[in-house]
Amino acid sequence: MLEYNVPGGKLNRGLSVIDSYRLLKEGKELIQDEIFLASALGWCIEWVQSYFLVLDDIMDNSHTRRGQPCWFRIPKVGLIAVNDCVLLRNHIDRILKNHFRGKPYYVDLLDLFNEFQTASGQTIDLITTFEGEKDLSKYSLSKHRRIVQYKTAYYSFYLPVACALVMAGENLDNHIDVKNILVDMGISFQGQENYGKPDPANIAKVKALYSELNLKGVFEEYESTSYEKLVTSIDGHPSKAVQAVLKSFLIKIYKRQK
Ligand code: DMA
Ligand code: MG
Ligand code: MG
Ligand code: MG
Repeated sequence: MLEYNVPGGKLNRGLSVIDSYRLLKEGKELIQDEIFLASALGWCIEWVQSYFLVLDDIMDNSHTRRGQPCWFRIPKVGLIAVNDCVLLRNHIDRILKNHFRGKPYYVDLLDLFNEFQTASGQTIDLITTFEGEKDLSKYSLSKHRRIVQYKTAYYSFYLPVACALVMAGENLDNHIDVKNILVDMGISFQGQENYGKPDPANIAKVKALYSELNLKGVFEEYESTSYEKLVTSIDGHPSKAVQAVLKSFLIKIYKRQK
């Protein structure tokens, strides 16, 4: 269960604990123990992620995750996956206890991992966009921001840096600005969409949006209005010869296929 669900992602969140810690140490060589502890915290975040994703896939009725069937789709697993999530969540406290119990910042770490921001974000998400319900009127821009702020920004952006800060002996109360910046970063990161990505699936989604917005119709409308405007200006020119030159250009560009 652990092998299937924990390591298969990009590990960006986990690795950024070590990267952030290294930066906080301003180039000082890290000792083996520091690398180990930062890695342990990195893995805790990966555990958090897998815990939320296994549950999310059940609630979203999803089919695949990270290129393989969702854990609960495995016939022998099914809704036993719910109990696996309890195990995944308990592991985090075990890792923290095993490696950080004696540290002065142990309680701070427990607090960070016990924050219920992500679960709150999932709640707003799930009750706003109920599957199969086509009514998206509740899904305003401000609601969208609130959903991604809670469900993703906290654990993906703030949590890794907060872990590194705590390990470096910092008091998080003095770093509210860091939290705000990272949460804002998390919100805009969620705003990235399919646009500009070469994968045929991304392209198909962008094209579907174009067709939904009738961009072709909007363009045709623009093309014919601008054509008429140009014809009017050309007709206003005193020289018939110049008019002919201009019109020969217009014909070349208007409704060109290439
Ligand atoms: C995933 O959210 C869950 C969390 C807690 C980030 P999602 O259902 O919007 O995304 P995905 O497409 O990965 O299932
Ligand atoms: Mg999902
Ligand atoms: Mg979801
Ligand atoms: Mg996703």
